[in-house]
Amino acid sequence: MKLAKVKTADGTVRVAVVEEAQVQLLDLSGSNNISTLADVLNSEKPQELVTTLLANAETCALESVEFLAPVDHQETWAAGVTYKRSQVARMEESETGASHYDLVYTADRPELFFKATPNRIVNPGEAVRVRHDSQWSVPEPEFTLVLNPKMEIVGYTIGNDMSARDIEGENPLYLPQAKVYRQCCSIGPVVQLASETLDLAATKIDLVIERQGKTITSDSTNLGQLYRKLPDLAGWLGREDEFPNGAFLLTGTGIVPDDDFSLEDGDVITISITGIGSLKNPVVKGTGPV
Ligand code: DO4
Ligand code: MG
Repeated sequence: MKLAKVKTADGTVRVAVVEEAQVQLLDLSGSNNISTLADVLNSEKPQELVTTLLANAETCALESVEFLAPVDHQETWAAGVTYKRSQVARMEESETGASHYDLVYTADRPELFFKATPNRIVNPGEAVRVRHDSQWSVPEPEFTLVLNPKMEIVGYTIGNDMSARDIEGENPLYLPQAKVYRQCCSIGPVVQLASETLDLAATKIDLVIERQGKTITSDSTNLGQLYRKLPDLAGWLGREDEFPNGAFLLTGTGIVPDDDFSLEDGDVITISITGIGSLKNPVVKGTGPV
């Protein structure tokens, strides 16, 4: 079952179940303490709750709604160097930090970093940003966990961990500036409820980047290449911390474009993941300090 946060033609924000060509707008008015998508996801049994709510849902054509990022008040975090491809790329981009990336790939404790507050996350279709002070920036297409406050995996979605490779490569201590800035992350468009066991190797992640209507780079990986176990990543995030609203956790990138590639203003990024769908965002390049 796929859930989304959508804006209808009259401008109202609703929680919806997404089907093939239509969406079912849920009526949450009669549900105690349930008014947002996060409330649904953080409820005791999201699938059962939604199945009950579907009885009074309003059917609407898919094209008549606008998809918003499926985020309410949750923090968004990310894991790093969880695929061999990412370990190799980080070691190449950083003269001084290579051994850190080498060691963290196999260490018991994963690299986890804060990625975004809700205001830094753009909706599907909206522009993600390349910092004006970066000349080497890439998207990072990442399978993303939706976690409830108990750090249980309640769903999956698509995340783009926009990254300034030159800033991070200059000094690993610059990581927060390479990763966290306005429009640095896109999430969505839907949350696939985590009711069935995932076939990791069959869960493909595809990246396509278009420039002036033509594909300029594309690549694929699959979750079978992820070095870490998904529940372990969630467990490490919850260790000695609290997430009263739940959290989103991007699980790292297994796709890194060639070293001579950097995003440009107007590029269009599409990330697709088996069983979830596609997340598409244009790119805007900052022109100077704001
Ligand atoms: O260590 C830097 C960040 C790594 C990352 O974001 C990734 O591997 O996806
Ligand atoms: Mg990443």
